[in-house]
Amino acid sequence: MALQLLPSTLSVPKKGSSLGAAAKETASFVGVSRKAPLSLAVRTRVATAPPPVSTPAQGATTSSPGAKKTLRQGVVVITGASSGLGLAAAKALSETGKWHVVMACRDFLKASKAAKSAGMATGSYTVMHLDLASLDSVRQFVEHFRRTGMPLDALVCNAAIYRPTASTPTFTADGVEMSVGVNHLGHFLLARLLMDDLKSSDYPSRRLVIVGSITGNDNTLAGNVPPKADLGDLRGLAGGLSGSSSGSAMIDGSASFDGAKAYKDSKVCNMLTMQEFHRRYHEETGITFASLYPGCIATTGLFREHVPLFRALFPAFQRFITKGFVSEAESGKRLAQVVAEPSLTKSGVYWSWNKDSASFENQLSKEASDPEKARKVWELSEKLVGLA
Ligand code: LMG
Ligand code: NDP
Ligand code: PMR
Repeated sequence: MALQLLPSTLSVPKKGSSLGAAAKETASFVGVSRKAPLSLAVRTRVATAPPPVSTPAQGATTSSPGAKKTLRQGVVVITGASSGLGLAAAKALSETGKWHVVMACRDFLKASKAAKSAGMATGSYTVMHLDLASLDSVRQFVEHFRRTGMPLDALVCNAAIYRPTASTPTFTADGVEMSVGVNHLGHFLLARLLMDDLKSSDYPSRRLVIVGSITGNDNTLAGNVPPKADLGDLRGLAGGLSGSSSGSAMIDGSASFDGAKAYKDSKVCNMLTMQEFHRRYHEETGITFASLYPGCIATTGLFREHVPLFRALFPAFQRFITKGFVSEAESGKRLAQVVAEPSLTKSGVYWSWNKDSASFENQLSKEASDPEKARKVWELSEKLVGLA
């Protein structure tokens, strides 16, 4: 399959450049096949840059004599931006004009069509190929992103799969159980590799957001719906989630596979990883690390593999009975806040929203906030993705 990168127009922010100062901007167009060396197939064209965004100036700004200081457009990478929460957040951020969104998606065509039908303005986004079910693809994405010359100001680890009815595991290209492989390990490698890029950004508030969920938190009613998340002593993760005769496909090492539990376990890993990033990097880098529960977006593609009756009833159940329902558009605004809202710079926080859609710092469950478990998940994950 061809790896592709396609700016929706040719105007994207360049690393170290200031859109405020530049009337014209250069952008890269990279189209490479998996086998082609990366040095091939880079073409450069010139296009008119979007106007600078006027915001209170604090770094990453330019000023011309007599003019107000301007903040350059931020660049945010969002994984899984081809549908649901990721698409809605991409749209919300691009609509502000303050953000250029890199949509990191496994299905290039689907993502391009989704952006267009969501009404995202040409020039406000770039679609790039990323398949989190392959660590090679993650590494290639990072190389391709760097080749665009864009800075990285925010990264959102949003993509996920949920296999609620699966009783046998499927595996990533690297032979790891798919739910944890995509939702956690692919993102873990991506975020670790892109830390250097976030560190070198001059944007005033750089952020790494990892989407979590209520269903991984057993301090809530939703988190107590069986099967419950439970990472146990991590023996399955330590064994590589290979599901072979000698190893389990479940993090806790259990012999039988449960797709719903694997998803919830992966969300616990997401929330633990955010906190471990915070402990290891916040003080040194000033980067904000955050997670969130965006609300129950019962209409998204996440439930595509659930039984039809569930898909038919679940939105009404959430809307009228639990009242936890949130529209895709509303959830997108919530995620966009965590990326961009000047007031949400606190690091290490798991954000949630109340009924009036006001954000608050939520409490994670005992397991999802266990620092020792977070450290172990981090160290085992490093081994599995080839960083240790
Ligand atoms: C399991 O599916 C999978 O089998 C398992 O593999 C695993 O994946 C697991 O956690 C994941 O899920 C279970 C799932 C599928 O069933 C449910 O748990 C049902 C949840 C949603 C069903 C909602 C039913 C209620 C519908 C009401 C909607 C009307 C709203 C209008 C009301 C207006 C009022 C003003 O199973 C199914 O899909 C079959 C669903 C059959 C439904 C049977 C009813 C179940 C009882 C639901 C209890 C709800 C309790 C809440 C409290 C209610 C208070 C009134
Ligand atoms: P969707 O299924 O609509 O979106 C998931 C996205 O992830 C899609 O773009 C999908 O791509 C992408 N994706 C799946 N596998 C891969 C892969 N291997 N590589 C790259 N991208 C991949 O679900 P949601 O929008 O609901 O989910 C988004 C996030 O929100 C998830 O992290 C989920 O856990 C979280 N969440 C969702 C809730 C909800 O109620 N829906 C509640 C709480 C949290 P494609 O379009 O190609 O399938
Ligand atoms: Mg849940 C306040 C109650 C509440 C909330 C906010 C959610 C969110 N759910 C709640 C309650 C219940 N759910 C109850 C009482 C039941 C039993 C009938 C129930 C069932 C249920 C199922 C079967 N709920 C589910 C499922 C799923 O398959 C979804 C899931 O676990 O996906 C992993 C799900 C969800 N409920 C939620 C949310 C946000 C989800 C899905 C999204 C996610 O965690 O990513």
